[in-house]
Amino acid sequence: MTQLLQLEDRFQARIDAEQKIEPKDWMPDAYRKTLIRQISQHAHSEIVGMLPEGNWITRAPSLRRKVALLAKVQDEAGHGLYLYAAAETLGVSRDQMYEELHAGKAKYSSIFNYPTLSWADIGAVGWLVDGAAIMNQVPLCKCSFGPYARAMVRVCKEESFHQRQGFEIMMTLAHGTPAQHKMAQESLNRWWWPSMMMFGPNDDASPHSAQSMRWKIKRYSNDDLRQKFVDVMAEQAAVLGLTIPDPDMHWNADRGHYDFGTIDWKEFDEILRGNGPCNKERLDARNKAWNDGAWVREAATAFAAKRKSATA
Ligand code: FAQ
Repeated sequence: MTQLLQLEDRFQARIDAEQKIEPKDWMPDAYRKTLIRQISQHAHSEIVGMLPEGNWITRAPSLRRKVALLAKVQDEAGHGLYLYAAAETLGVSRDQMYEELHAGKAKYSSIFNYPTLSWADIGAVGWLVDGAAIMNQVPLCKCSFGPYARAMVRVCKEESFHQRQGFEIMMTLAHGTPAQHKMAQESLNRWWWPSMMMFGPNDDASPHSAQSMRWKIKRYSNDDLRQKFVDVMAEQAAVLGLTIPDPDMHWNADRGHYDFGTIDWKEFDEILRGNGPCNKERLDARNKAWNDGAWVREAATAFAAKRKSATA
């Protein structure tokens, strides 16, 4: 018992001294579990997040837009793979993570259970969803766990390209014809509140935040990041000439921040329970992709086995 306490103290001292924890280092079980939970949920989000945008690749309005969207969706696949690899260093297998996703047991970001109904939604996803993702993920580049922190550096570089791609689509539409402006505003109306939910529950309702911050996995609380997001987006919406659908949003000079309205947490809870507009569709699509790919996995395994026996 004393020995365990000593190990835990030494571990926390390393974290406090900003040293990175690497996979072979001693770590408390709860730290390992927290990271496996967060990194695997993050990986699943990247992979499921390809679906709403993939829906528009064949309908992009120009070759330039199609190329940029294709590159973005491929980047998300890459992010998922870096993250699955980072989680594997903690002792969980990729098959185990996939199984939990396909069985509907694993969480992924609530945002990807909403449909992309118009081309402007692709702009709104890039601008708002990638905007929220960057706000949350830049601090993760300084996460105490080395493999996660290093994966996030690359991910964040690509996410900033994604956000610009979205903002540029919104800029074109918002300053285009009245019909295009209307499309952009409708997308902002639909994506604003779901994007605000991406940061997770309020701090007083977030069971994991306090410990994750002590371990320097998270550097900012959910509410602090949400506030940063609001402050940036309020200014960007003004540049676009669009209105954020929140009558309570006002600049508060005393706080030096924008005030904003209350999130509908019932909607968030329903999505987490699997009852969002696209939860079923997303899981069905992932399961179909997994089942359709069985022959590829079989062929790859057979080839690897043959090569091994040939070189033995
Ligand atoms: N959706 O105590 P907390 C992207 C869950 S990637 C669903 O606050 P924590 C790129 C949470 O898991 C977007 N579940 O938890 C892209 C926990 O459940 P559990 C994903 C949520 O971990 C763009 C429970 O609620 N980003 O967008 C959500 O300390 C465009 C209690 O919550 C990441 O994953 C939610 N929104 O903080 C791709 C970033 N929020 O496990 C394609 C890394 C909370 O106890 C296209 N993750 N929950 O059953 C994080 O920073 C954290 O895990 C938080 C949650 C902040 C998400």
